[in-house]
Amino acid sequence: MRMSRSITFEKGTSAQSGWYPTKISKETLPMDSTELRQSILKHLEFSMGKDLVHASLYDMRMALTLAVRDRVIEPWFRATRATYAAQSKRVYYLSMEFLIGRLLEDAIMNVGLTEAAHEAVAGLGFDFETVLADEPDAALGNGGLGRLAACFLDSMSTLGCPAYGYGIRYEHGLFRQSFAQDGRQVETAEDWLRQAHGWEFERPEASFRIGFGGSVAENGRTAIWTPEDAVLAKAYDTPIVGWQGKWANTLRLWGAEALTAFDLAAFNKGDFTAAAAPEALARTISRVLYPDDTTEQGKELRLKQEFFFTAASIRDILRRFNAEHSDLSGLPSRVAIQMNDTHPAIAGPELVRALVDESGMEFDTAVETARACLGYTNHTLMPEALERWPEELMSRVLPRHMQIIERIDESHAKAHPKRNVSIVENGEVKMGELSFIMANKVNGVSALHTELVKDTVFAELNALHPGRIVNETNGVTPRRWIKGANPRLSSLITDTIGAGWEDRLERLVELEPAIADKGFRNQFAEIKARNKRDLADWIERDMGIAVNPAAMFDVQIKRFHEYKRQHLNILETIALWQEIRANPGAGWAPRVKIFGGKAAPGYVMAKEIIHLINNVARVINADTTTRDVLTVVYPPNYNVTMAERLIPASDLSEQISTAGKEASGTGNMKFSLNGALTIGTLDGANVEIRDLVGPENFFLFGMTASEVVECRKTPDHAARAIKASNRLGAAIEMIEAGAFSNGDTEMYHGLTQNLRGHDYFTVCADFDSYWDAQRRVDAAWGDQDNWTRMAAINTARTGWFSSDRTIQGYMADVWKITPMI
Ligand code: F58
Repeated sequence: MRMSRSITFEKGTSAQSGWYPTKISKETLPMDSTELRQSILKHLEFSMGKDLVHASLYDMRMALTLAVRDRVIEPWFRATRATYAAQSKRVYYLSMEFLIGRLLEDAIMNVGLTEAAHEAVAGLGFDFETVLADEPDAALGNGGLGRLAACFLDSMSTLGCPAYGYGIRYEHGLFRQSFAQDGRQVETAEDWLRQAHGWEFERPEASFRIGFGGSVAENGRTAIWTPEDAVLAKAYDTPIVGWQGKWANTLRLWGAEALTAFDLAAFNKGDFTAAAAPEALARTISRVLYPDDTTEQGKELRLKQEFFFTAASIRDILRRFNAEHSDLSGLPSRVAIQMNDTHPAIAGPELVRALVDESGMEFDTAVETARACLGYTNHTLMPEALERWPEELMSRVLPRHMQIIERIDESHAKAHPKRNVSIVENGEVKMGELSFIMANKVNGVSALHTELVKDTVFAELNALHPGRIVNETNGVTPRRWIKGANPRLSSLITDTIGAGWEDRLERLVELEPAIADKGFRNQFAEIKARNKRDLADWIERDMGIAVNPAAMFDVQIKRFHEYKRQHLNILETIALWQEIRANPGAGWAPRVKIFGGKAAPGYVMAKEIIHLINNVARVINADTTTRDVLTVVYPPNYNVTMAERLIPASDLSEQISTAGKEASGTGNMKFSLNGALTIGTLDGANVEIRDLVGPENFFLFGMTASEVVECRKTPDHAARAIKASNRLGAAIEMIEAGAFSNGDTEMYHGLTQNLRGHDYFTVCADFDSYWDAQRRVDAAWGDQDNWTRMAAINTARTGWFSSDRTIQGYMADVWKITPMI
């Protein structure tokens, strides 16, 4: 079978009234393993310069990557040509983070080469799984927000939504976590780019000069900004291929370089440090993901990162538009720019600046034009996470933008004189307000969150602009999170409902009739059991801890934050341990408590919780009297790849945030889809999960968002809760008595004092309810067949959480784009 580059374009009647691919010649069907083998050998020889006999694991992984990448080029070119031909509107998804993880397995799966690749690699003497595992995780994100952006890229390509992801090519992604210091989190630099990145194409021709600081001169209606410093933003493109290789979009990441790379005069004088200084300084901008912004320098660097990638992206967008069109008033019909949180909020002022200062557009028209292009996604209601920049800093780093922001603020105030809402306030620029005012649509990420956005942070702006806020509940890509991560479950789904569910996940409801069948339930249970055995083997190999694969795997994996309440989980673990010791013969449901996640390096309380969990694990796991029924494991360095390993092997999903604080959650969706039951609060998308799976298949506990607000009005709510709960009191006292700190009674003082005092996240007030729900979980575990039935119902009823559905929502409500497939 030969691959062909031929593709037929026909004039169609799509809503874009343009050209789109209608026929893919049969030669473009997946190649077989012999052809793939030839291609791997060719790359081994000509790209890696290696003979097979001398090829290392890295060489083989790169050769396979390049062979697969070759298969992605065709859909990539085809998509670009079709978009140009159709003059289609494009989506530009601006995000500081893309937590894409490993790409090779996903790409192989999407282009239908899984079996061929397996065979070809094995035939060349390498173990396929080992080759895949050699790829470093691209950890260009912190958590949910970055992973959401990665799922969206996958869905936009699957749906044929013409799109570019724009972000930063960080040299060092999220830090590596270890527990080297007695169970404390230790961070070291991650270096995913130490080896060549096989997926990317460097685009030196797509480079922009990005300025900072300097002065602004009035020039009639416009202004001339003369920056003091500048760096070069250079593009690196990664093709993102969708399901079955029908379409591929581009992830364009910007790397910072010096304009003048090297000071030869300084070098020749022997001052080698000064000679390299310009390059080092410029590269700082794209050096690390989320620099610590507790210092002034850190803050300035973060603002520069935000402007750097946003400005480069806006220039690229305008360049592409101007290459095809002459009238900038048509921009909104061709360009939809989505701001993933406030990090790219400077896109509004930057676009206005470009339209006014560089193209002579009238100011108000420029603001209207920019607004018609822009959308803003809010991901948090937490005040500390809503960005505010000191006016002084903004004026110094971006003087022209500060003027534009003030003018936008003034005209908004003039248009709404009775209202008391402004972008610049008390010497700070509020990026949430700026984003809202400059966007034509603002969206929350779950039904509850969107209502809270309307009622709290943006209540006034919502009243001024009714209809601007819309909801787009998050989703996850089923290709990575079911098909790739859980191949056994995927086979069962295909065997039961037939092929084609991967891009029509709502079809999972077709599983429901089969759940009544004992044979199906047995298969479902057997798949979970096998996934758990694999995980148990890995835990034993990696951590030296033997866990009982027949025990309930109870998993909480996510960033560490007080609102996510990992400390509620560990307090319940301590109380449970005590209860088991007091009553060893009570027939306890055996549990393995699994934690995973990182804390921000500067977040002292979150790091204290991590330390406590590791110490509780050490003590409990050493107790021979409870060992059979309770184990605690916390593998370090949680990342996308670890999530892919843990989620398919989970029985219980911990989604226990303080109600009103978790905007949506996306891990919660992955667990349900993979047949784990949830113990959770009415928070974020938990609400929608529970609605879909049914309350009888979800372990609900805790206060609602409004009850939490009410509870906080009682200043000693925590003390009262502790007094009312012997179990909780005893668990806190054990920590205070030094039971997990070798007798040190001061070690967790900060944590326990917080619980006894302020306890803003209402851990104590929710404790008893959580305990009771956990005992309901125990009881349900006692009937294994019924547990399996509930787990399978979770899988069958959560197809709605595909990110394809989410992207279809954005396309219809926010971007006004129709798919090209
Ligand atoms: C998360 N936000 C939300 N922020 O917490 C989660 O509920 C939601 O499901 C997800 O977004 C996607 O909508 C989040 O991950 C960050 O990681 C910030 C990035 C910038 C620095 C501070 C954390």
